[in-house]
Amino acid sequence: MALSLSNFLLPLLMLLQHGLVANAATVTFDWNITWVTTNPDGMADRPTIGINGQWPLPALNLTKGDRVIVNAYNGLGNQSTSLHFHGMFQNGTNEMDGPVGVNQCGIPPGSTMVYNFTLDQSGTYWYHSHQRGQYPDGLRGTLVINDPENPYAGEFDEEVTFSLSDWYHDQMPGLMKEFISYKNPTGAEPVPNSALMNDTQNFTVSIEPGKTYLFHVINYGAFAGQYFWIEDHTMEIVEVDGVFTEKAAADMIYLTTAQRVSFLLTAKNSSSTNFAMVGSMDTDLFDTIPSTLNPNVTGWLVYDKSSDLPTPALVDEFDPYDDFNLVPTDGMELYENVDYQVQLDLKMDNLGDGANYAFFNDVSYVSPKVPTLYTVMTSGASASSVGIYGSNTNAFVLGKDEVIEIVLNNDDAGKHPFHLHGHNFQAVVRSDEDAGFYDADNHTAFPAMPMRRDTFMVRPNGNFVVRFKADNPGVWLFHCHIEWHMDSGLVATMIEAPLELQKTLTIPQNHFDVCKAAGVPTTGNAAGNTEDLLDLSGENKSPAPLPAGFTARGIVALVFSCVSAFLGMAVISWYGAAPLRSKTVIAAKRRISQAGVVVEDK
Ligand SMILES: *[C@@H]1O[C@H](CO)[C@@H](O)[C@H](O)[C@H]1NC(C)=O
Ligand SMILES: *[C@@H]1O[C@H](CO)[C@@H](O)[C@H](O)[C@H]1NC(C)=O
Ligand SMILES: *[C@@H]1O[C@H](CO)[C@@H](O)[C@H](O)[C@H]1NC(C)=O
Ligand SMILES: *[C@@H]1O[C@H](CO)[C@@H](O)[C@H](O)[C@H]1NC(C)=O
Ligand SMILES: *[C@@H]1O[C@H](CO)[C@@H](O)[C@H](O)[C@H]1NC(C)=O
Ligand SMILES: *[C@@H]1O[C@H](CO)[C@@H](O)[C@H](O)[C@H]1NC(C)=O
Ligand SMILES: *[C@@H]1O[C@H](CO)[C@@H](O)[C@H](O)[C@H]1NC(C)=O
Ligand SMILES: *[C@@H]1O[C@H](CO)[C@@H](O)[C@H](O)[C@H]1NC(C)=O
Ligand SMILES: *[C@@H]1O[C@H](CO)[C@@H](O)[C@H](O)[C@H]1NC(C)=O
Ligand SMILES: *[C@@H]1O[C@H](CO)[C@@H](O)[C@H](O)[C@H]1NC(C)=O
Ligand SMILES: [Cu+2]
Repeated sequence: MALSLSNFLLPLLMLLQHGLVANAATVTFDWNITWVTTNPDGMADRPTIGINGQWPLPALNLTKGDRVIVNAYNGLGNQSTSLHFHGMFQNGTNEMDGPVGVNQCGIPPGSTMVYNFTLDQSGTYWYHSHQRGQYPDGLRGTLVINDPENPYAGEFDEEVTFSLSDWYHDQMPGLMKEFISYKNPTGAEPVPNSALMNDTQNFTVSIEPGKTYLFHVINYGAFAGQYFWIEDHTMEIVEVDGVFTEKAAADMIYLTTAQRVSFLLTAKNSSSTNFAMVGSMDTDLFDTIPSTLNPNVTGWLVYDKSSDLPTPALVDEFDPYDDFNLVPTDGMELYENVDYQVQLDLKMDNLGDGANYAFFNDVSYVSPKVPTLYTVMTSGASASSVGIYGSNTNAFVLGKDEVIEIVLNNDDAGKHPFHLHGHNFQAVVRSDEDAGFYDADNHTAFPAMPMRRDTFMVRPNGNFVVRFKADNPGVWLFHCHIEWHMDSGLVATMIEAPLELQKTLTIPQNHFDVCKAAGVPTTGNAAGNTEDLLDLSGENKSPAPLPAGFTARGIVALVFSCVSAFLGMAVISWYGAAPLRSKTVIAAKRRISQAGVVVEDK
């Protein structure tokens, strides 16, 4: 009796331990999200967000058609959380998309949110927290969805999945405070401490001669794009961001944060040597390059365990394959006729608190009081009025089945990888660096069958144009996937077919329970007003703009003066004597007091 009971219990316990109970096509994960201590680059122990006491996080390898249920318990104790399955269209399940303040409330410590959706796509994805600034602290993992009918099924023997990422030794809440601060008026982003390959360094992949492999590579870093290459091997790209493409041979690829690629790799027929593969962070993104930083991470294809792991050769020039040239295997043609154009002009600038923010069309995103999806669901016919969604959410209401064109003009000297939730999009134009704003009368020819993906980079001071069909009713974010920029406001909200959504969507009770535990309202407009939906009084707003005449130079002076405020006030008179306009100086004084630093009046 006892024996048969343990025979029954042991496998069950083992299943529970792995947090996974497979049941026909429903895959259930019981995840306890807690702090663990890790040291993936061998340089510093740090608290990291793990699942069921483990980190790296579970590598999900599922099958198209599966229903996924994740019971996400927040065991962090001191932070809210959420999960977003990046690249999933969540068609019919918009409430499962994950962004806090948009599709759900943050899951407070001690609460559980049930994510329940089906996998209707295949290819390479990932999952991560969509709570402000959180995923770089560890809450991100890979997700591969197999499709027995994928166009390359049968062309490979084995699959290999791994991540690339950047890594910080300090935790995000503190870094974020330093980043969005009057002490950092130029908006210099914190520079990562190292690069990781599959959340480690010195990563190895065993290779058998003669076999063909399907590699899935995911950049789930916070900030840095990475160049990636494998010495003496060609990568045949066959999929990006879940879109299968005609084969494209590449010696080097570039993955921005959040982008994914699959490629076929044909092993040598025989080899007694091993080969380095290198991820190299794009240091163009960094304002400063600390002398101690190694931007590279090396792994190896191991043909022969007894042979050395060679040091990679230095590369003189980064010349990655241009993803704009890819062609989807499904042959989907260009959407020729645009119904609605969304123009987003990107800039970085300072607001009245002296900190640097990111803007679309002069608006820096701030989360509304009521998650936007709940505003849609509780506003009746007013859901079509963009005015109810708040003045800081960059909201756009899209009509059902309209062809939407997003024109992104980058008035900033940095590269930015933009991600659209709920869709992938056709990449119609991507200008060179310094091309300025998009000119509809003067652009490169549109591809007949454009590349599609869900994350696409705009070049410094350049532009891009993407198109998609609004055939997925829901509230979908469009944002820069550099976590620093997302949190300093580089976000827009696409409210797609809201009246249709009201008819087809039911929000599960679990969502309301989570909001109640979090103390977040679930009815009314962006400000939580339920009477007059156009009355936004009390809404969340970004800091006020700088007073007119306040110059960037003034901000630098402000920083000096803040330092001096601590040291005993001498610099105000110093910069008063410097050739700055007096208006600037006065503004700077006021800013100092607003920033909470006591200033003695001279
Ligand atoms: C989650 O993990 C923590 C730390 O191991 C443990 O104290 C807690 O009881 C767990 N909670 C649940 C619901 O599993
Ligand atoms: C990787 O290998 C190098 C060289 O042997 C070593 O210095 C480094 O500590 C290793 N890194 C990790 C994270 O194990
Ligand atoms: C939350 O708790 C973790 C683990 O104890 C700690 O390292 C971290 O600094 C805390 N974070 C915040 C924001 O309090
Ligand atoms: C998941 O969603 C399906 C379809 O709505 C529903 O039938 C099922 O009960 C849900 N499962 C859980 C655990 O919520
Ligand atoms: C994922 O699972 C499939 C079987 O469904 C297997 O063939 C494949 O090798 C697995 N992929 C990885 C990366 O483990
Ligand atoms: C990468 O890491 C994940 C998570 O630890 C692991 O499951 C997977 O096997 C690793 N990939 C390879 C190719 O070793
Ligand atoms: C390996 O050998 C096969 C059969 O001789 C040949 O067709 C193939 O081209 C060789 N592959 C490589 C990478 O040399
Ligand atoms: C990283 O790799 C690049 C390309 O090979 C090389 O130029 C650079 O010197 C390397 N940096 C370090 C610190 O090894
Ligand atoms: C068209 O654009 C190209 C590339 O940006 C530029 O060199 C050229 O001057 C433009 N032509 C006109 C007529 O504006
Ligand atoms: C969502 O589902 C509808 C109905 O099946 C379909 O017409 C539409 O193309 C789908 N949209 C996306 C983005 O998957
Ligand atoms: Cu950005």
